Amino acid sequence: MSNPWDDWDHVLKVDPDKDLLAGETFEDVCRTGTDAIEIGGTLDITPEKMARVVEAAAEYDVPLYQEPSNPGVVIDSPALDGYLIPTVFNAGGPFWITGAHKEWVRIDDLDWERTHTEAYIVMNPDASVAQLTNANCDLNADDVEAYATVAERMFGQEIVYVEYSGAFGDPETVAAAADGLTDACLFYGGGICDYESARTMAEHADVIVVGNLLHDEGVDAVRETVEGAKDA
Ligand code: 1GP
Repeated sequence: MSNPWDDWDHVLKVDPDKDLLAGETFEDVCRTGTDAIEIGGTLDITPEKMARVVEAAAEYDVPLYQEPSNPGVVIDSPALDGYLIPTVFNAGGPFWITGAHKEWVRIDDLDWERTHTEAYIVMNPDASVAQLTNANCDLNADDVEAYATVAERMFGQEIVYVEYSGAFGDPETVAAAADGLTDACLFYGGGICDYESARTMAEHADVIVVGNLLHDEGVDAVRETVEGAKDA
C-alpha cells in the first residue's frame, strides 16, 4: 500500500501560534512548492488557532495535515487530508508514548482512515518538545539507528521523525537513522535555513521538515529549501 508521504521531499510545518511575515499570505505559503503542510506546534496551541490556519490554507492545492500536540487541540475539518499523531520514542515517561494516545482514541467517530502516526526521536534538549516530553536526548548515532529499527520493526511505524527542532542536527546521525530503516519513511526536522542545509539533510532523510524559517525569514527562504530538497 502506498502512502501519500512516499512522494514527498519537503514538508512545511506551520505553527498556528506564530505569525507569517508582514505582507505574506497563506496563498504565498501554499505556493512555495512544498509537498505538504503540517499544522502543529508544541506550546500555546488552541483549536481556534488550528482552525484559522486550516481555513486559510484550505482553498489551495497542497495536502494539509494536522499534527496535534495533545488531543485537546484536534479539529474536525474536511479540509484536512489527515492527522499525524506523534509518539516520542525517547520520552522520559509513558504519557507521550501511549498516555496522550489513550485520550486520543476516545474522540467520537475517530477517522482511522485519516489517522497516522509518527515515531519521533527527539534530539535537541533545548527544544520545547524535548522539555515537554522530558526526552532523553543523550543518544549517539547507534542509539538513533536502534530506535529507528524499533519503531519500524517492533511498532510498525510508517514514519520515523528525527527531530532537532530549532537546531541543525548531525547528518551522520540522520544517516544512521536511515540505515536502521527498511521501508519506513524518514522525516528530518530542525534548523533548515537555506538551500544547502536542506540538500544536506535530504541526502539522508526521505522528507525534510522546515518550520521556524517560514515565520522568521518568510516564503522566499522556504522556496530555496524546497529546491534543496528536490535536488538531493
Ligand atoms: C519542528 O522539525 C520541525 O517540529 C522543524 O524544525 O523549526 O527548526 O525548522 P525548525
